[in-house]
Amino acid sequence: MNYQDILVSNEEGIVTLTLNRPDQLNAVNSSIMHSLYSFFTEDYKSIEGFKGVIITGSGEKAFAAGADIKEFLAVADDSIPFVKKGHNTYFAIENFHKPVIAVIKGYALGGGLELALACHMRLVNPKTKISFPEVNLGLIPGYGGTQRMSQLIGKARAMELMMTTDMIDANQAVQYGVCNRVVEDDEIMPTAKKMIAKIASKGPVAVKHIIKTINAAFDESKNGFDIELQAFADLMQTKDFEEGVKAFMEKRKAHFIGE
Ligand code: CO8
Repeated sequence: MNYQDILVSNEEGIVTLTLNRPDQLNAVNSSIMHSLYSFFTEDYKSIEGFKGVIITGSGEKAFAAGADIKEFLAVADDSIPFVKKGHNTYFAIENFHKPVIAVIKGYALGGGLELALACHMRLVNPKTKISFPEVNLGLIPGYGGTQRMSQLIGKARAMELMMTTDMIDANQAVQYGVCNRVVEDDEIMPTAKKMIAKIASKGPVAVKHIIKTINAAFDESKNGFDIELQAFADLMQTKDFEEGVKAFMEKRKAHFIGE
């Protein structure tokens, strides 16, 4: 994995992807998008003992201050494939079979906020500020933000945020339900790692189905109840289910093998 503008580290199967353009406030450019796409669709497969992913930004000022505005003019006449790549990348994150947590320090704006919204959970530091500034550029959030933010916080608040471009702070982001919790700077990465390690101790096939069934609740083309029913039936045929019940009976910790 040799990426441009993204740093990759692996600590006991917990992979941290750090957007690494601090002088440009980690604005999401084509090479970041391409690296994320490669990681979430293919490259993760080579990681041994893989538990989950943290996405964060380099430096103290920003998670990501948007998509890279400096690339916009060049794609204006053929924007659909460009934006579609962003959609496909963020879908790959949203539907990823292991937990993906965004660790946000500072600004998460526009396409950067949309990246965080595609993650399964979001931790923010006290300095976090989020907003959708796109209408200032005569645009709209184009990487799924109109949809995911409305699902998270409801129509009225999403309309207000996107039309006014008002910034909200960390506490308000949690109160609105955009983010899971506010964590102090020195605790935020350890907290994300602890969350992933905890999830990794549970049944991996069950965790995969949790992601799939919860996502189905936000997909109008799917019947989430049917998907839940089938997932439940499939899980009852797994070795992990057998082991989980056996471990309960024997009053010991379960050892799941992910089958
Ligand atoms: N794109 C490119 N460069 C950026 C971006 C960005 N989104 N944000 C900041 N930068 C750059 C600045 O240009 C500056 O670079 P340089 O030193 O080379 O001039 C550097 O980062 C530092 O920024 P500032 O000097 O502006 O830092 P300040 O602390 O003064 O201000 C702000 C911080 C308020 C965050 C300010 O940088 C800002 O307003 N940034 C733009 C925020 C924004 O509008 N984001 C939304 C972009 S649109 C979007 O994300 C659409 C998503 C859908 C994509 C569809 C694809 C076609």
